[in-house]
Amino acid sequence: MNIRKITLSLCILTTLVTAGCGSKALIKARLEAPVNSETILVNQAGYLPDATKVALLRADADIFELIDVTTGRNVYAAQPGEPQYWDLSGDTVRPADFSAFSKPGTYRICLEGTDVCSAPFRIGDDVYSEITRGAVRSYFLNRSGIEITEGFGGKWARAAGHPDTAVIIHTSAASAGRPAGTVISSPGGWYDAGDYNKYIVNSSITNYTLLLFYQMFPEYCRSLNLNIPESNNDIPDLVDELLWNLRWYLTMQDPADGGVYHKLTNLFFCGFIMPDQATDPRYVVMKSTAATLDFAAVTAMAYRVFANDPSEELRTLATTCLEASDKAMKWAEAHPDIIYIQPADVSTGAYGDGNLSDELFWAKAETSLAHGTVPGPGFIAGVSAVTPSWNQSATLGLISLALNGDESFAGLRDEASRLLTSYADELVNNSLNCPYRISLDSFAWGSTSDVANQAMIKIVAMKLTDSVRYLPSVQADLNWLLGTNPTGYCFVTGFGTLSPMHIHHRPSGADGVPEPVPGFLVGGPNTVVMNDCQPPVERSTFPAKSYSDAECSYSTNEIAINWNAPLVFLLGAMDSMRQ
Ligand code: 9MR
Ligand code: 9MR
Repeated sequence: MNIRKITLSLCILTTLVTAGCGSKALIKARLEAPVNSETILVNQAGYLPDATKVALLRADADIFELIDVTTGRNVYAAQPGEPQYWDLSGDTVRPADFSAFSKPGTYRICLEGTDVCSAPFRIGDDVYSEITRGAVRSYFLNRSGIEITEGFGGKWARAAGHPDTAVIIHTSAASAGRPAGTVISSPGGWYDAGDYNKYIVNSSITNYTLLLFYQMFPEYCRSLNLNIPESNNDIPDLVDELLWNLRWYLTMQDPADGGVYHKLTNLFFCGFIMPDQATDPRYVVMKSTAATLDFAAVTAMAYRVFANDPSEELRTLATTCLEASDKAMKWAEAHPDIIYIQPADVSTGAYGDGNLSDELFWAKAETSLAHGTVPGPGFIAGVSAVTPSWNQSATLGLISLALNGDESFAGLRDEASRLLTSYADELVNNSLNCPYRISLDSFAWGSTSDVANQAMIKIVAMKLTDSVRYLPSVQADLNWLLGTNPTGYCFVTGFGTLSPMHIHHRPSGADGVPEPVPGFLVGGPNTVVMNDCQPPVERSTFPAKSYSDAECSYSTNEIAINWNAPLVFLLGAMDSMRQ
C-alpha cells in the first residue's frame, strides 16, 4: 500500500468516525463546486432510502465520498467497483455503491479529496412522487381538442386546437356507407408525440400500458391527484386522463362494419406552430388489420378493468368497449391481412407493420379473457416474450394471461407466467454484462422506452414470483432514464439537474416559453437516423451515447405517448413502494 492509499484509508476511517474528513477549504470548495455530470453520473430524481443506490464514475478514483449539501461534510465514503468498458457507449465507468447509506437528505458524490462533485440528489421516500405526477400530467398537456387554461397548465396554458369534429374520410378509407369526402366527428384523444396526429396502433399500446398500471396499482392510482379539469369527479384522475384518449379511440371504429381506421391525420406534418394555428384539414385514413386487432385487444382489456368498477359511468363504458371489441374482431377475422400502406398523398407517421401474428395473439388473448372462453390447446405455442413496442404486442397478451385470476385459464396463466419470468431473468442476466446495468443491448428509435418497457416486464415478474430479486435491476433501469447514462441527461423534461430543453414537440417549440412542456420522456440515444438535423448537429457514433438535445433531432429528442406510458408504470410502481 503506498502512502497515498494509507492517507486515504485513514481518511475513510476518520470520515466514518467523525463524519468530517477534509480541510475547511475543501468543504468550502465542495459547497460551491459546479455540477460535474461528465465525471459522476447519478439518478437526478434521487433514491429511495432502502433501495440499491449506485452512481457511476467516469474517473479513476480510489475512493468516492458522499457529502451533505448543506454542511459540505462527508457522511459516507467507500471504494468504487472495478472499471468496465462498454463498447456501445465507448466509455469506462466504475460503480459507486452507497446502498449502505440510507439517511434522507440531499447529497452529492465527490471524488475523494477533490471538489469534483455530482449533481445534488435526494434520498427520501417521496423522491419519485412529483415526477410520477408530472409524467402522467404530460398526457393532459398533450390533449387534442381542449384549451389548457392557466389553472391547469400554468405557463404552458394554450388555446384549444384540432377539434376534429369535421374529419374527412380519405379515399383510402372509403366505404359504401362513408364514401370519400364524408365528414365524421372524432374529437379528443392525445397528440401522438411531437406532431399533432392521432394513430390507433400507437394509442393501443399506450392505452394498454396505462390500463395495466391501473389494474396492478389501483390504490396508488386512486391517490394520484393530477389537477386536471375532471379532478373533482368520482373517477380516479389517472382514469379520467385515460378516458380522454379512450373515448376518442372508440370513435375510430366504423360503426357499420367494425373496422378501425389506422389514423386520424393531416396529409403532411405541419411546421412548429401552436395547435390552434394548425388548421389544415384532417382525415381518417384506411382501415387496417393491425389497428383493428389492437383495438379489439385494448377494448377487451378496458372491459375487464372497468366491468366491476364502483363508478356506473365506467361500468357502462365497459359494456360499450366489449361490444366494440366483438365488432372489431369480426372485421379482423373477415380481413385478416390488410397491411397498412401509406397512401401517396399522405406523409405523416405510418406505424406500418408487416407481421400481424403478435397483434392476432394479443387480440385473441384479450377477447378470450374478456369472454371467459379458454382458447384451444397450443394457443401459446411459438409465442415468446420480447420487449413490448407498438409493433411487438404478443407480450402484452402474455402479461394479461399471466396476471388473470380466472381459474379456467390456470394452464395458460402458468405457461404465460413461465415465459415472462424467464424473459425477466434473461434481462437481469444481460444487465450484469452491462457496465450501466441496463438490459438493453441494441438501441432503436425510442430506446428509452425499451428500457422502461423492460423494467415493466421485471415489475410484472416481481408480482408473478412474489420476489424482490428483480428490484435492483428495475432501479438500474430507472437510474439510466434519470441521469445514470452516457449522456448525463435526465431524459424527462422539467425534472433533474440536466434535462432536455429543445424537444421535438410542436407546442414546446412554438409557445415562446423557454422551458419545454414538462413530464415527457424523450426518445433518447440511437444511431438509426443520423441526418435528422440539417445542418447536422454533433452526435456520438456510439449508439448508447448518440443523443442531441436539439429540436431538429426527431430521432433522439422527440417525445411520444407510447414512450411515456412505461415510464409512468415504472415511476408509479417505485413511488407506490413508499406507501
Ligand atoms: O415532426 C415529425 C416527427 O413527428 C416525426 O417523428 C418525424 C419522422 O417521421 O418527422 C418529423 O417531421 C419532419 C419530416 O419528417 C421531415 N421534414 C421536417 C419535419 C419536421 O422536422
Ligand atoms: O416510434 C416510431 C419508431 O419506432 C419508428 O422507427 C419511427 C419511424 O417510422 O416512427 C416513430 O414514431 C413516430 C411516428 O411515426 C409519428 N409521430 C412521432 C413518432 C415518434 O417519433
